[in-house]
Amino acid sequence: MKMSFRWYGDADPIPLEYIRQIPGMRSIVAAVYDVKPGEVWPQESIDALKKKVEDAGLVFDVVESIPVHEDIKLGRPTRDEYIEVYKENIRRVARAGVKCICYNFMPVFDWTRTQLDKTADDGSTSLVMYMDQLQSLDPLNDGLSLPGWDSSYQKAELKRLFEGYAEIGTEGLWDSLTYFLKAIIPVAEQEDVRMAIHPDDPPMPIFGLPRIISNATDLDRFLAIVDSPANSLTLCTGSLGSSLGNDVPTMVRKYSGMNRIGFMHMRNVKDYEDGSFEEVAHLSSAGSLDMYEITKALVETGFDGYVRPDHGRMIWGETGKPGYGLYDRALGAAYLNGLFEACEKEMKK
Ligand code: DNO
Repeated sequence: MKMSFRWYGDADPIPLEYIRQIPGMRSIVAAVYDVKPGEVWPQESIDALKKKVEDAGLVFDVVESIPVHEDIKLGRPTRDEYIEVYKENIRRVARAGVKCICYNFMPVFDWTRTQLDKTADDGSTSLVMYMDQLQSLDPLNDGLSLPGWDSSYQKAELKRLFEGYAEIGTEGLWDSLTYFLKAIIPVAEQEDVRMAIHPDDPPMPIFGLPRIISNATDLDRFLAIVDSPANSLTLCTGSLGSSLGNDVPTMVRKYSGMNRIGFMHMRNVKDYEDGSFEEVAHLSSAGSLDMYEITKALVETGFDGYVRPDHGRMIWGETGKPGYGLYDRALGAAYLNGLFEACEKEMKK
């Protein structure tokens, strides 16, 4: 397992030097942030990022994300140009030593929450999604924006995108994903990079838009499209785990056993019967997921990919990007390192 930490570049209030001080920290997960989806990443920017990370004593070998242009997801005629750009970006980051690329295939919006600073009993704040709040949101009319979203869309463009997805539907989105994978996975193979798709967060259709990477049936179908280790998963325990129907430890054991997990996003959530959930501390006892069973499944299947402590709460007065503060993610890394050490030693007995 290679422990990693997401960093948002120079705009991130957390210095790389602090990240390096987290025990056992190895890799930085980052991206070139000042390019739009569908544009080529300047090699100088990639190399500068690599240098910065290496100067801080860390390794730059995971990219999150190279975003997929909506025209690719919609299967529009322009997709071929964007796919060429995507391939070029794979080659460029590979040249800089990147081994794993996280991306997603969620229409229009990345992860969705209804509140980013819900205060818990202990005074910490975290991201939550409450179904009753979700029902009252209308992204087409509310001017709604979340940190994971591309906020550059104008209302008319957003409307066109919604219409496009209504037209192609779920099967159309699968067709687009198939076309995309068949084009890019051979390049990833050549470049010795693992593409690692991030599941839908939350794992269900949102605002009437289709979502197709939400459960084991979807993941099986996804992996069968191109049966190669380069076509792998970012198994996000919190995303998949926010649906009570997903048995996360079993999924981890299965897909890691098949050597199809490139990247683990590890965090815990507290789930409610109506589909609502709250992000909580990483500890098993804090939420609905058994993080020990998840780690054990990884260790017992010989997982050697990347792990990052995903979203933390905001604690100790820290301010910053919701989900991406230093303190709670560092606590998460320490906890996960403990679980891995215990499971690894148990295995060797
Ligand atoms: C949320 C993240 C996601 C992820 C993308 C990958 O915090 O895990 O935004 O980076 O879905 O493309």
